[in-house]
Amino acid sequence: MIQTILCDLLGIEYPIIQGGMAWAATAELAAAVSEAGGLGVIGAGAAPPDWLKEQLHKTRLLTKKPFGVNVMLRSPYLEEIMEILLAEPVAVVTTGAGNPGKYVPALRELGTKVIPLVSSVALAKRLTRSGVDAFIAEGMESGGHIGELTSMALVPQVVDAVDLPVIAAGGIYDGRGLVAALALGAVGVQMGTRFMCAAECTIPQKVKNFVIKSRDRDTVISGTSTGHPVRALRNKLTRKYEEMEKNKAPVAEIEELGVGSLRLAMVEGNIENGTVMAGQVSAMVNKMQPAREIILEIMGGARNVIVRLNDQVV
Ligand code: TUI
Repeated sequence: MIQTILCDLLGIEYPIIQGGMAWAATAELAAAVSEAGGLGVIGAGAAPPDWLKEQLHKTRLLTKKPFGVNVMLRSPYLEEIMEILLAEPVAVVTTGAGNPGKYVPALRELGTKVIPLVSSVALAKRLTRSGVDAFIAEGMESGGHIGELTSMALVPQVVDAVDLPVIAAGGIYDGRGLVAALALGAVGVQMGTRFMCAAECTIPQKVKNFVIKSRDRDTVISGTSTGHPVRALRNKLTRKYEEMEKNKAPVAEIEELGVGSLRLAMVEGNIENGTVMAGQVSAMVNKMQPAREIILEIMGGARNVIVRLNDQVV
């Protein structure tokens, strides 16, 4: 049994948080992960408020255990999304793609734990003053919107810079990754890509198969020139990005390519013209598994790693 302060903080059994992947982390997946003893998270992304309301109601029917919502701070519906989370509070709110500072007091007032994703030490330090509960330090191995540092470099730097619990994300797939994160000083992990091929994940089978057949160098970073780099599986759309960036196309034109493209992949199943956001561990995902099996496999694997490491201590 591996228990950390994250388990006590969130009221969960295992120190594993499921990534709040926009359009991919729906009620079914979040509820399955929470039921299995991790923390399931609904990804609000850029979805309209009614979508989130429906997902919240569905999740509450499927589990009585704690779950979270990831708020993408660049959502066009940000204010309405926050209003919903104040009217129908959830156990945990994780945030991405911005600074959640001004929303922290109202959420915490209701007992919601607020855990921002950070990709730099500077943002983590700034947010300590807003009264957040913990941080998720996300390395650039992750899928989606990323920073510049790898998890190996970022996690210990955030651990050293703040007095709050740090959860590691980016490049983590199994028990080896979990133990590595703990070794860096983290109290748990967040995994997104690993859960994309969970049986309960509602993304189209075509997208799951694309992840399953991907190899180590199949993710690429697009949009660096716009200031919003995104990691996704290489396809027709990322080649278009590459071409436009090489030709120094105007930022607005490059950004236009991305509009609606995540939904196109994750809901419509268009793996050529959509953005199939996935992390570098995509190559390790090679089959479909129920969320419970994923979590138990990670925990069993971590235990074996610790036993093996312990044998090496003389
Ligand atoms: O947020 C993510 N990953 C994401 S969000 C997303 S959906 C999206 N849609 C349209 C445009 C952009 C994204 C897909 N994947 N990860 C957490 C994360 N947050 N990584 C990096 C950051 C971040 C970046 C800049 C957080 C804060 C920040 O600046 C804050 C500030 O104001 O200083």
